[in-house]
Amino acid sequence: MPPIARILVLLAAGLLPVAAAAAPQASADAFMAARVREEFSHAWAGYRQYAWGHDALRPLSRTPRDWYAQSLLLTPVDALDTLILMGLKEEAASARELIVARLAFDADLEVKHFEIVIRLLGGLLSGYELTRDARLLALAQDLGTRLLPAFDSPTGLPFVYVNLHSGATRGTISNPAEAALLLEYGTLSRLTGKPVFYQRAKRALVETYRRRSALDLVGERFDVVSGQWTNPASHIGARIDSYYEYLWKCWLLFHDQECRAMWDKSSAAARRYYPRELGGTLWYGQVNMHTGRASGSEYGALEAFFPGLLAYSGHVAEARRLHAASVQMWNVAGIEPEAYDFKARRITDPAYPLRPEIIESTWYLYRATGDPAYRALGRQLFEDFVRRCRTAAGYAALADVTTGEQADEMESFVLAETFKYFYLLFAPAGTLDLRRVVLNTEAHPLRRRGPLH
Ligand code: DMJ
Repeated sequence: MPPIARILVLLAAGLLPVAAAAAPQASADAFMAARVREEFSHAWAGYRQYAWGHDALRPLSRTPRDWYAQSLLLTPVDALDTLILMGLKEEAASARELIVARLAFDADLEVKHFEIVIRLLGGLLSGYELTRDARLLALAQDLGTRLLPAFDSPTGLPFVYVNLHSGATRGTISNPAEAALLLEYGTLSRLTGKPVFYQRAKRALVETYRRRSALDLVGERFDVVSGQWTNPASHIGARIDSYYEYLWKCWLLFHDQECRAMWDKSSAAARRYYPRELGGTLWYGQVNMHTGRASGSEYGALEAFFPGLLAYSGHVAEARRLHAASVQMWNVAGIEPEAYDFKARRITDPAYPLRPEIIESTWYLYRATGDPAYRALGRQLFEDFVRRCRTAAGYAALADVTTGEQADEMESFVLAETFKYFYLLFAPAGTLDLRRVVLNTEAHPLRRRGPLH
């Protein structure tokens, strides 16, 4: 038997002393980190070759894609801190030079406030904190100032769209996730010394919380002018997800006691009303925010972030169980669908847009428990991801996880989040120290510096 096979047999049988077992494990992890870095480089090279200077790459047609009439460099800004964390120095330097040379915000563009804050503002702020390049902070301040009119509604809840040149706003039906942007605006206040960013974003967060039901639950949509709920569905999925995330993380980043109190009440309600036990598996479903009664049994790729948040906030046993549901969903088709009805055991939305959330949770769970099973799971997820989504020019979303048909899309979050979480799972613990940073919802690390005031 070759020596490596012999080691594996002994390991599986638990017959190797721990120190001897640790060495091959460490090199297996280093191998995986290098493999993830190589695949990330492949996706970045595709962007460089076919979409340089644009928002994103279309990985099948090998053509660029822009969100608006003018590129806002979404992919390079979103990818910059991943390039730095992975030690890809030349690529990081060229991305940074592209950003400072070409990115300009005085443009007649009506942009999606939430997406631009989490991807661009978050990416510029983390890029600045990692490089100390003052040009990145100047861009962040200019962008934040142009986005601020979004909060000029009668309630302080942000409009959906804002024009970067005129400040004109549009879109009154919004949601809790899109009103929770305190990590980015608060960091901008900290770095510029201008409290207005923190104040406006904090007000929006508090105004959302203030509208919670008697059960301490929020709904899925509200009108930012009247302040009324327009959809009372309550859950951890799209349109509510990062509201929960930011309540916890704003406490960590700014030591804001009010955020801590809002998180304590809201997370207790979530853990009380969303859980649904089915055949020994713990799922989280949809309920009515006023009655707490079940109104749906869908779980999906976005929901898969919540086990990570539970683990991060100390609820490890529940996190482990809910994460097992995410893995069950992934295994139905060998990669996760966008939505799955756990009661009917049926995929209800078969797309896979290369989302990161299940990997994010695997990493938080690994950090919280040190259980090697999470790294083993990460290997399986990564191999499925590569096998199903890799293309000659990058990584492609799946139009349908059941047929394997690919779609001509590679969202910028693939480089900001999906690859970053895979990498962090296998990289040495010191690669990113959660005692020093908090990750925004797009996985941009923001420095923890204690209370703001
Ligand atoms: C990202 O842009 C963010 O993580 C957001 O909070 C939710 N969706 C995508 C990734 O799936």
